[in-house]
Amino acid sequence: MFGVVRVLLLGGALAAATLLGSSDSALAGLGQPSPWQLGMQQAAAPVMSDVIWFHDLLLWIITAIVALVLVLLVVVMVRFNARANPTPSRTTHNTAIEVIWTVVPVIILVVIAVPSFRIMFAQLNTPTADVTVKATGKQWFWSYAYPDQGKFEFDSLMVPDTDLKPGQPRLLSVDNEMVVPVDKVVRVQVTGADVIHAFAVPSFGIKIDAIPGRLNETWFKATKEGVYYGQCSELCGKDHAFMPIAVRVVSEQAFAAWVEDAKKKYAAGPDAAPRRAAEAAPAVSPMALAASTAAAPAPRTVD
Ligand SMILES: [Cu+2]
Repeated sequence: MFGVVRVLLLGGALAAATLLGSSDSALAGLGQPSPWQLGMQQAAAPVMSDVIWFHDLLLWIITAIVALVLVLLVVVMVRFNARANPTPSRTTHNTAIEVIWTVVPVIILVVIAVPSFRIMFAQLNTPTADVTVKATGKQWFWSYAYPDQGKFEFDSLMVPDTDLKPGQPRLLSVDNEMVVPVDKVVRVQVTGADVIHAFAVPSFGIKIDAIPGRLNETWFKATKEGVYYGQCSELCGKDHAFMPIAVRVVSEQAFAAWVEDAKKKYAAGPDAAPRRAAEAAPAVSPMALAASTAAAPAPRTVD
């Protein structure tokens, strides 16, 4: 009986260790999710490296706690059942064990709290920013403004399935990407124009609400060039799933060139966004239609 339990526990621990060991490389995508992904997307910013490290630490701690509780339960069931132990002890207090089961959890919580607070402060304290981008969530797309690069602003809409070019991920690609330089601190000021949205890019370890009438702030420092995708992460209406975020990280020279281009391209300001949003959105399904009819204001009755 004990032999079987021990083999099972060992097998479980080995499987967990295998998953933990490989969670950062083969199974997770860089900048976008990958099929059958386990664990989080690869980090492309220092804060996200810390988040992944902290996640793995927690996984070890909870795995150890679950294994310990399971072993204790099995011991109790086997050694202290009515048949194996017909005359039970009448013990009600044991000072030593009570001190241990109070102090050990406190130590575990402190071990968790220290890095947890450290990462939270790192996320919330923006270092001196090299570039500031203002991201505005709208139903259902994002607008990006570069106040220090010439005050231009443009809309970023999802590429519909029918227009996808090879290599463009579905539901994540956009027509106008947010472009930032590599290895520079980018401050993102986030707000909402209509309802609450949320600006989130997993590889940078950022997620912050876009609230109308409020300017939230987050930051990241991308360490690798490439395109990093995120999504609106606050239910904001029928096309919530179709307002992705795409951040292109380029060299400093390429960024300067892009800014010069963008100043001319977007000089007119965000163009007829609602019309383009309607074009980009998938055809209205009967369910969405039903939902929008249901949401229409019903005649009020006085009760
Ligand atoms: Cu949204």
